[in-house]
Amino acid sequence: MLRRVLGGRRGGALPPRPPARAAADQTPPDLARERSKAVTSFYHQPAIDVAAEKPSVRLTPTTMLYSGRSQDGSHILKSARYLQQELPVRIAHRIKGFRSLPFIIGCNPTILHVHELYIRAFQKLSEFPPIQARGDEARYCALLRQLLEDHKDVVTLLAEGLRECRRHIQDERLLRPFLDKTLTSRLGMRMLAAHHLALHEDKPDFVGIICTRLSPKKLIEKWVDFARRLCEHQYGNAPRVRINGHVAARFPFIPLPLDYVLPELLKNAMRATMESHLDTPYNVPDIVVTIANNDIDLVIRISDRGGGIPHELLDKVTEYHFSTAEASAQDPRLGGPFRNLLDLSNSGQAGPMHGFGFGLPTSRAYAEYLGGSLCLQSLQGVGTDVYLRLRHIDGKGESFRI
Ligand code: W6P
Repeated sequence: MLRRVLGGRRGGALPPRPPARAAADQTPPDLARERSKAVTSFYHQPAIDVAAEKPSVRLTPTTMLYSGRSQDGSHILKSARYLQQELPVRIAHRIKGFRSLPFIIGCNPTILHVHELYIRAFQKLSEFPPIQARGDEARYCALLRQLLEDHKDVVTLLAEGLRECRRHIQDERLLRPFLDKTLTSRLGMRMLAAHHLALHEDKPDFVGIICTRLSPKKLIEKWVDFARRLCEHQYGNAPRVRINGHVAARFPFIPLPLDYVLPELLKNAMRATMESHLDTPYNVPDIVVTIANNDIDLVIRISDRGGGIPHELLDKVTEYHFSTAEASAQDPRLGGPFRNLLDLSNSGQAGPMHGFGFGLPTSRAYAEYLGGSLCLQSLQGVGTDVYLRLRHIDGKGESFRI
């Protein structure tokens, strides 16, 4: 299906949609009609321009924690009204980001599809009537659930879309800010939405998405099991993982970002280990995870003995899609085990054991958004240490905002 951009700066027909979307268009006629009705223009959207002028109001986790409980349930209505005010503003800012993309990228059908998802989300959230009674709030929750579901593949879609047109863009500095901002803003919105939905649940040790006594060791173990299963499936074996340091620590924390970052880092460490021991896959060195908890932050170090990252690639592994950049694909130095690490072109969270596509840069952007950092130290010839730092939500000093 071709769509016209009405009243846009960039008039003319849009490129055909990718096959995946074509299949999705084979929906009942009224649903299809509703869809094509929703987005009449990508560029003429006065309501979006107005919302994009408003500043975003970010919350500290402490605010989310202490406004998360009330006897009469009034906190739920308050939370819903905050979201109703806030989400359209954040989405409008992101739509501006899509509009400012280089023309050749903004026209990519997959990128346009994501742009359109954001416009639709803006419309659905904006046309929702003021939340007054319980019934309104329940309907608002249904909308939030639907949007979380509709947008669940956005990271993968952005990765795919950019892979399709990245060769047209030489300057990394143009895309990195867009991706960092789009992905961290998405994480923030998903955390806020998930928090609101979870306020309805009565899960022990949780207020919304905040765990009041998180054990980093338990969480790490959960993702170690997950990554080892993938690794065993792929390579027939997986390195063992030893956890040391503050293994008994428990404190208030939001596990959600770790649920993205930990599997990424563990998969990379396991993959490097297996690829550098292809001659002895039944006998591979352990991965060591060290937990350090202190007043300011939680530090997780993941040490593998997978041979390390060559000097000349160290800066590149945290670039979005550096593995698909033409120069590196032709780099003769990337022979041997490292070659395989770069080869797999899959990206986003979707692929099992994927290459350096989006996982590392996204993890680093998430850590920085949450007031932390992600640093790689390579012991060339031996292995890699990854340092993940995440600030405490109730720590000394400035907390971050979501
Ligand atoms: C490597 C490359 C890498 C990236 C991220 C995490 C761990 C590792 N190990 O060799």
